[in-house]
Amino acid sequence: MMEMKRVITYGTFDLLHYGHINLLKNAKKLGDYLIVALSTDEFNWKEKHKKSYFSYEKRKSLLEAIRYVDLVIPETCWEQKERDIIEYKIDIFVMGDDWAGKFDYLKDKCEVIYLPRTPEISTTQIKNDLKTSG
Ligand code: C2G
Repeated sequence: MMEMKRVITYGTFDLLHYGHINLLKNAKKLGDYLIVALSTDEFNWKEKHKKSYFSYEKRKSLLEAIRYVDLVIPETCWEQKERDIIEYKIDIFVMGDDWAGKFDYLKDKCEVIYLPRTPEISTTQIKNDLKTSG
């Protein structure tokens, strides 16, 4: 019986949009089981200096409703990736290519794949458009 390929990806996924869905869909295609490590509100604020519109709990429930997502765990710090890869027996680490190269240090633990971002859509873009459209 073929071993299940386990994939993990990380992010804030605030104001969930089709760019996020494309990423999750393509990440799932790489294996059989997709874990999303979701940035907590505190991690967002302290480490990414961004305040998510939706709380962690709301962002988590949105992700859990996506057919490609099998498990959502909290992302509380930058350094947890190596532990997560071991603890969850990860085969493939995936991020959008805005992060290209940034996580190559994980290559000794699992495959590292950067997927193309979906152009023209971002949470910042949505917020700006809403501001100008009034
Ligand atoms: N993404 C995408 N296309 C977009 C927007 C986002 O493919 N138009 C991808 C990003 O490349 C990322 C994922 O969707 O892989 C989640 O995006 P964010 O929530 O912006 O993630 P980020 O804040 O970059 O957090 O430790 C890693 C960080 O938690 C990554």
